[in-house]
Formats: sequence, C-alpha cells, structure tokens
Amino acid sequence: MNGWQKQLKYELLAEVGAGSFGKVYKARELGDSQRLLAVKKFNLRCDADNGIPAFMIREVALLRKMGFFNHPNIVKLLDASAVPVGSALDLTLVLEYIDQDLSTYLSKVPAPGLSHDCIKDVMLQLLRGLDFLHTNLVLHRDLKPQNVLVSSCGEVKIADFGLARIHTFNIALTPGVVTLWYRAPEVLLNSVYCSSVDMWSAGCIFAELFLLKPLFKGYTEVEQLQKIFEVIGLPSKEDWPRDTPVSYSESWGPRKSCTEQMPSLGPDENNLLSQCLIFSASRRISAAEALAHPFFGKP
Ligand code: 0RS
Repeated sequence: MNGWQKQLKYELLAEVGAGSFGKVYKARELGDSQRLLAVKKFNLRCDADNGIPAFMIREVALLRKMGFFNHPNIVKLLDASAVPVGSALDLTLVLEYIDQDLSTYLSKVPAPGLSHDCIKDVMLQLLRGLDFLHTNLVLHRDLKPQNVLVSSCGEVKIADFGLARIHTFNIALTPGVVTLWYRAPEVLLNSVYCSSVDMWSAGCIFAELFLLKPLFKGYTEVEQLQKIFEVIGLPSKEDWPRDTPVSYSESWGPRKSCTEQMPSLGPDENNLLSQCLIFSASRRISAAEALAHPFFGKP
C-alpha cells in the first residue's frame, strides 16, 4: 500500500476524534514543512496469514485515486500504510488537516444566523464534493456536519468517505452511539441504497445551515422515521420499499403532502430542500442536478 510517495514523518499532537473509523489525530509534519496533518489509525482484526484483506486494498486504492484528482472539496489522502500487529493490522492514513468541522462552525454562528450567500457557498462546495464522489462511484453513507470540514479560508471539504466497508466491518466492535439524524429513510428501513442517501444527508445539512440545529433529531430508527414523516408527510404505500423488514402502517402519521418544508425559506431554497428530502430515493435530486438548480443560479 505504501510506496507511491515518500513516507511522511510526523508527530502526533492531539486526538480529535474517535469512532467506528478508529481514531483521528492532529499531527505536525516533521522537517521543514511543519504543516498540520490528520492521522487516522485503525486496528483491523484479520488473519495475518492471509495478508491484507482484498477489500481494504481496494478501498485504500480508491482513496488514493481520489487523492490524485486533487478535488478542492474532498480531503486529500497523503499517505497510507499497514503494519501487522499480531493477528491484527494497524492501518494508518495521513490526510490534510482542516481547522474545524461544520458542527463546530455552526455552533459559533452569531445571532441572526448565516447569510444566504454563505449558505449558498457552503452548499455549492458540499454538492461539488458529493458530485465528484458519486461520479467516481463512491458513496459516503454517513455524511453529517461532523465530517464536513471548513478551512480557515472558507473551503468546505468532505472527510471520512470511502472506507465504508471497513466501517461496517468495525462498527459492531465500536461502543457508543451513532447519529441517525442525517440517515436517509431507505437506510433507516434497511432497504437497498445508492448515492441518493448522501443527497438526503445533504438536504438535512442544508436545513441545518438555516436552522442552526438538526432538522430531524431521532434517537431510534423508528423515532427518526417519525420525525421525518412529521415534516415530509407519510409516503404512499406504493413508495414504501418492498425489501424492508419494517411494514407500512397508516399509524405512522398523516399522509399530508407537506411541500413547505420550512416556512422561512424562499421558493428556490424550499424547492431544492424538498427535492433533497424526497422519500423515494429514485425521485430524489442528484448532486449534479442540484448544482444546476435555480437556487445557485441567482447572484
Ligand atoms: C465533537 C465537537 C469535535 O482535518 C478537525 C479534522 C477534525 C481533519 C480531518 C481530515 C481528514 C478526517 C479529519 C476524518 C477522518 C473520520 C473522521 C470523522 C469525523 C471527522 C473527520 C474525520 N466535535 C469533532 C472533531 N473536531 C473538533 C470538534 C475536529 C476539528 C477539526 N480537522 N478533523 N475534527 N479526515 N476520519
């Protein structure tokens, strides 16, 4: 996995996060550059005899490929290495470091909230990053303000993508809660899913840029779905996925077709938000379509 670039030497400064992904540290590169780095470490249980699992090689190769494109709205992978430790494998990714995450950024926004120009700028960058990932057939699957990073010069960059299979592999081993607030209905319903799951999450983030608080705050899958249906209305029985273990029930809520997502939004904003928050994944707007939406057209 190593060897496409010189190995980076760094010192760890502080832990900035931990989760199903392992641990992320803030680090400083040694030598002349002194630039800040994000170092992500995970320990993977696997058969040392069989070497590095094929899916891991594929995922790291994908991250590496994505790094070559140098997309401004995706955090750049600078180095990757794997070291066997007993019967496990320590995987280290070295990425560019960005000063803050969107959740911290939003928690510091003063009283009247973000300007509409700022919201437009953040969404434009987020959607460009997503369009790039989806064009390369990469799904994020867990997009949320915590893994959307905002640099000091206002660049928005998506982090924590592309290792989804390693995540699912590790998630059962990880204690603690995962947030359901940005999960698409089809994920909550355990149905098949595709890139449109990220557009649902982008819609939730879009709403949060206006509200400065999460739009749907559920603490169980059922509660999360109820919060969603309170706003978008209960979907029709025809739209309910066929492959879900959760059965359709009228008692989930009224079948109102609530097009007005949030009363304070202008027509373009409201239209874009509504198209991100469509229950049916196949009718939900794509990142490329969203970038061509009139919301971004006006100066
Ligand atoms: C709980 C309030 C705290 O530069 C941060 C960075 C930060 C990075 C960075 C770069 C590349 C990642 C991070 C990354 C990798 C999983 C990840 C999961 C979530 C986020 C990033 C991930 N809240 C959360 C952590 N936090 C402070 C507030 C910060 C602040 C600055 N810069 N991560 N996290 N990949 N894998």
